[in-house]
Amino acid sequence: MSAAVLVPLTPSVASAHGAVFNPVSRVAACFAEGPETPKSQVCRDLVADSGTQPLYDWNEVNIANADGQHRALIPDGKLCSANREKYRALDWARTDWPATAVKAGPFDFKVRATAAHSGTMTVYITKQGFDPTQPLKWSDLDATPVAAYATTRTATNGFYDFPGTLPARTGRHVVYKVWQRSDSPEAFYSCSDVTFGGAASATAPTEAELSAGADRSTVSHAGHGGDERPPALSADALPASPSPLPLALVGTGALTAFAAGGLLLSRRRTRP
Ligand SMILES: [Cu+2]
Repeated sequence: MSAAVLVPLTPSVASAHGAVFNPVSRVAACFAEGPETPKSQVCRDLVADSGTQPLYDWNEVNIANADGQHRALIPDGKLCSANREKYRALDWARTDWPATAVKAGPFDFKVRATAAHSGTMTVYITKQGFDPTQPLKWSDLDATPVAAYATTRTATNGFYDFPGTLPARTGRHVVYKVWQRSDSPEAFYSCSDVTFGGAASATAPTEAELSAGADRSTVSHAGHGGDERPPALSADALPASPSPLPLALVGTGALTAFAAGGLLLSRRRTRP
């Protein structure tokens, strides 16, 4: 078996998780427009920049070894991609991302989970005065979450529904979700664009659209392994050279970390 054969296999071990469907996340909104023929300019530009794969993999956007260290692992300006090169277009500071119309008060958050995990879903919103033409920074997020929800290993009809409360805002804002698993160090991230007082322009994918795109996905759409904390994530267990061949030998934990671009971060973080 050659390294050239192994490389394409790397993404296939990434596990599938889900995406925020209300308010619709950027990746989910562009997927819903159709990866091959997106309608909005921003989604067309995303495909021109990064191809269609980020959209078919709408349920990924993860860091395999996050372990709660979100702010250390994700620099300002890279929040929406979770610092993943694959998803870099999601970081674009543009005002034409498909948006969900919202208002202050109770809000019914919906996350479509293709795999359910125990953990905590924490949702933030940008502070009043946020400028959507500037890269999203951690300090743009209001410290008080608009929702927090303990997820379990089961999701009702593939959805986590949970209540939250949106504060008073005007204009465009970003809703940022962090889903930290408790049964593994893995975490998932997303940006959803919302407009207070503006017109809705985003729609969530339908189940038919999800099914139709599933065979183009490089991440699993079913329950998957990795529910246990992977043993190969410590720096000592990782090979010195991140070539695909030795990585394949140390198990899916290291492969997933490699796929997430988290290899170097993992080493740096575990150094005293
Ligand atoms: Cu998952």
